[in-house]
Amino acid sequence: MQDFTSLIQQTVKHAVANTVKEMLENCKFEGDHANTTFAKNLFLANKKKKEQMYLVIAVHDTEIDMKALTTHFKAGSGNLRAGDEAVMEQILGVKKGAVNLFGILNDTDNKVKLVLDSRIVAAERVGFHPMQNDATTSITVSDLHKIIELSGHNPEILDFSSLQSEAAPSGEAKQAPAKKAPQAKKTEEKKENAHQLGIEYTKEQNFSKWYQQVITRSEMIEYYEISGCYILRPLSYFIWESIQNFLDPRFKKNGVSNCYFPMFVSEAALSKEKDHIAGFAPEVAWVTKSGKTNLPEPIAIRPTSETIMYPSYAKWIHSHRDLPLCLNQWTNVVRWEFKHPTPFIRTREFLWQEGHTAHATTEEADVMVLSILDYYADCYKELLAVPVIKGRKSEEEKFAGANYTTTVELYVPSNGRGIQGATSHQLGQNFAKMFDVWFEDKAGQKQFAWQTSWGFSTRSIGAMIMVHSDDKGLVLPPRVAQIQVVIVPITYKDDDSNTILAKAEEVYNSLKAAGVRVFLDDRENYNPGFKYNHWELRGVPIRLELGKKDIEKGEVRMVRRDNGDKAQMKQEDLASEIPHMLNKIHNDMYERALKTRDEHMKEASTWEQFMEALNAKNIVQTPWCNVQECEKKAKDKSKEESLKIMEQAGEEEEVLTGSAKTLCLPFQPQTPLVAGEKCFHCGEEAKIKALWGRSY
Ligand code: 87F
Repeated sequence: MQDFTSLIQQTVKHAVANTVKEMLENCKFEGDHANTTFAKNLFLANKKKKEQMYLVIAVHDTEIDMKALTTHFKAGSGNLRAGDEAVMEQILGVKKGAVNLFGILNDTDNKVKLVLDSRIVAAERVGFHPMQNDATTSITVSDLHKIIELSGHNPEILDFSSLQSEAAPSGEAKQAPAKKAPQAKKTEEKKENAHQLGIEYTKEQNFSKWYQQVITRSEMIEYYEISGCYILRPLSYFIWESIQNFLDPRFKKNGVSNCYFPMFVSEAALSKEKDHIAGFAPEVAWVTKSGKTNLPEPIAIRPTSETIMYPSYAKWIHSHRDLPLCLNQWTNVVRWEFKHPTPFIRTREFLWQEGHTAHATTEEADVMVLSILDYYADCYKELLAVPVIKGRKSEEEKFAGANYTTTVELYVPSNGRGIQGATSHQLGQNFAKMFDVWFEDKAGQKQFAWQTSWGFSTRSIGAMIMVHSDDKGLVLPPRVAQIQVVIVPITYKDDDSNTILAKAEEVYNSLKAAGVRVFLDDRENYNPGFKYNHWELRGVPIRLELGKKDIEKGEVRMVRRDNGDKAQMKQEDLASEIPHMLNKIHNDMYERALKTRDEHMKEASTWEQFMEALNAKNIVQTPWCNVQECEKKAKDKSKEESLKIMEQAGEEEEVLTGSAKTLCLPFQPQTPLVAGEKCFHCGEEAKIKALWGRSY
């Protein structure tokens, strides 16, 4: 038996706990250890190939779908199930009811594969039984990694929530016909079923599962084997291209040129600006090997490019005539986050543009920061039909390397959370001093340059989906829809289908000529109802139905995806009317989202009003003292109070989890600050109006 006692931090003795439930009831940690996350530990084995064994360490309330896990590990022939107790005792040295992480130290022959829940890795501390189940030990996640390293195991980190959709067969099986069919037909039926899969969860009742199904079943996202990384399929990549086509010309008009810097950065360059990087260091991913050979120095993959670009800025800038230097790049970046990943919203690799400019004066830099923020706000409004609130970040929430950070913030009604949409920073001379970016001014004096940096990422696509989509699937704003109009000819056996199809093609050609992105769904093997569902799931803004009666009257039936409205339209008017209708849909979507957002932006002047509004899924504007310490305390207090309510309300109230923070100090508050108003939290004199919320 190995000695691991030196790593133990706080151990609580308690009544024997044979289940996780009993562990939660019997064990209470105190002080620093109060935030311990309790783990459930499962020893599993393949029913047929018994030598395939797994130790799964998951957060106590993580749902583990054994079928999906079986598929994930390609256990195939035999399902995974609880492993043999005698074998477990022999290999891990633990008895039933006391399975725990420490047992892995006894598996010196590496017979057991270690599987870690990604939520465990994201926790601060984790509680395990120290080999016997009348006690629980709390260790930090960093010690958890040390123990695993000591054991010589290479754990697989798994996002159990995404496992279900990775294991699509189980979902399909539910819908598959019970009757047995001949082999060839069976394959065809399975395909058909895969298409028919609609959204099984409602946005209101299970937001995260709803989101997951919307993005996968609409074919926006495919899950990938590496946790936190996702495949952007053409439907979502088209939106990214639309964003590029919107922002890029605006940047250029404002004097910004595109360029490309390498994605690798040396440790020396990365850590040159220590203050700003310190907090982010755990998220930096490193390349350490080529083939089997260690590199002489590990090389980091860019999480952002300040440290990559600014050494060149120092080389290129000498005189005031070299300024402003305004560069942008469209790239991927990697941030190895351990918080629960959410496609588009929090991913380990994402796409963005990052702009970096250098100016001769702080005023010029201010102007740049704000004009970029306007482009970001316009992009949300004009392209994604999402309303945003422009503002400045508080000291606590700003980018540490910046003098100030401006932001566009948006609101997700279903869970009441705020999302940071994009940021634009005034960096002052902070980076210039670190990287020696200086110039001679007109008077021949050495001056450090004034810099800005700003970024807009694929997170915006997730935000847009969360705001607009519904229980039938995606709802795409017309300007980012790859297909804006789908034509569905309605042909029945006794109809003259050739006439209908010919008309449909005519309509198709006239819309195409009018610049509309139109698709004619003339597939013969699907009925109209199937096609309606198919295109609704994929968010196509307008459906045109074309049947015998419509043709006789020279009309088509138009159905809007955003609100379900139906209308008859004259065929000859389509080419001129549809572009207007697409604009109308865009505006209606924006106005609806704005109305909902405004209804959920409350004002509070006391802590009680604040918490009440917050817990009713609102974002809240308050008079605030603008002191960093006050924000920190308010954050902690809101977290504590949320936990209490959670305990009373039961687990399913996921909406209430988490602390509140300032989203921004809005440039245009709902109502201006009145002289003499007090801070809603600490009672000191209020200096500003702040917008608070739980956020992503
Ligand atoms: C993660 C790891 C390392 C954010 C990080 O907002 C460094 C960082 O510097 C880091 N996550 N940041 C801040 C990025 C600031 C800034 N960079 C240019 C932007 C927009 C684009």
